[in-house]
Amino acid sequence: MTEIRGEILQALRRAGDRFVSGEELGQRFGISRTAVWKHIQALQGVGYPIEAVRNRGYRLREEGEELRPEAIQAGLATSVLGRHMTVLETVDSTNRYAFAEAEGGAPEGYTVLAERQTAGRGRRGRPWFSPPGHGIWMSVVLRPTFPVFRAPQLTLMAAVSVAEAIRERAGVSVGIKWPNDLLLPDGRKVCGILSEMSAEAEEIRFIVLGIGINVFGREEDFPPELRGVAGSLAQPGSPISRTALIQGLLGRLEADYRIYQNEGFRAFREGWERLNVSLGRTIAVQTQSGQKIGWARRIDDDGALWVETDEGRLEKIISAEVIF
Ligand code: BT5
Repeated sequence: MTEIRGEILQALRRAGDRFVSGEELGQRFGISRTAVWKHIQALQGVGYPIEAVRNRGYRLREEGEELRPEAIQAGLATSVLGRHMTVLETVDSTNRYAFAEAEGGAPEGYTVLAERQTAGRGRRGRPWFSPPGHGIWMSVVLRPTFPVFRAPQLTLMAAVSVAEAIRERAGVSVGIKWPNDLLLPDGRKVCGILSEMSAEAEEIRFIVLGIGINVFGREEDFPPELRGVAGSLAQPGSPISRTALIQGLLGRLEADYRIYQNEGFRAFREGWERLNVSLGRTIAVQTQSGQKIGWARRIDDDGALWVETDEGRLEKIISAEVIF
């Protein structure tokens, strides 16, 4: 989003229910009314619900709100997750920030959100594109009592929780690509999950569960390398409230995390299978020892992926990139 577009959005947010005229916005930012209109159209194009009424001006509907801890917490049905919360305008990475806070003693459920990340990260040092106001860039601190070997499956559980929260709160059916991607029905990636852990011997000190969801944004708002690959939830005309989605996410995550603590991934396997788009197809699997092509057969109670290779051998994949 260009600087000025962000400022116009901010001005509409501050105006609340009031209409702001194109003239007023033009004067404030030193641009013409036509230029204001172009920025408004661009904002509408990425899914911001802005009403434009002749002779009155522009008004932002509630769903285009900025993130505020009090507003999020007011509608939160959790007892732990999100009860301590920090919302930042800009941060390098919410995962990095939450990790440092957890090292300093932040309690279980502590949640960090940012409007924008300057160094959002994916797995293996890959970048996560996180422009201002376009998404939910969120990290949650967990302090589980289960052993280290059960940590990787927590990401799989989170994929199920997030997919269900997106369906409930945004009305979009997303599919899970093993292990940590959520895809739109047309295959573009809309969400990535990154868990990072601090452990001592066999004991987990804490896990930072990072979730990135593209809410607003058109094809052309993504950098060239992500066009056709990444997508967003909102469509013009069907607004999505990030606040409501975050509330739904934290609610789901807390309930599922409780079940996970007692029963492990076994309890989520069926839900995962129902939502997955990885099984029953030919995939390429990139592991540290090279690339293999095979038929994705099933996942097991530990969340491992079983792939049948061309020679008919079944291989268990615990950690890899899946390409299809
Ligand atoms: C992930 O990694 O998918 C995990 C992303 C986690 C991001 C959240 S945001 C809040 C928290 N704070 C952080 O710093 N991180 C977490 P991975 O599977 O490695 O995928 C990374 C790849 O996804 C990149 O190499 C790109 O190809 C693609 N990508 C980057 N930004 C994207 C975006 N906004 N939407 C869709 N795809 C993207």
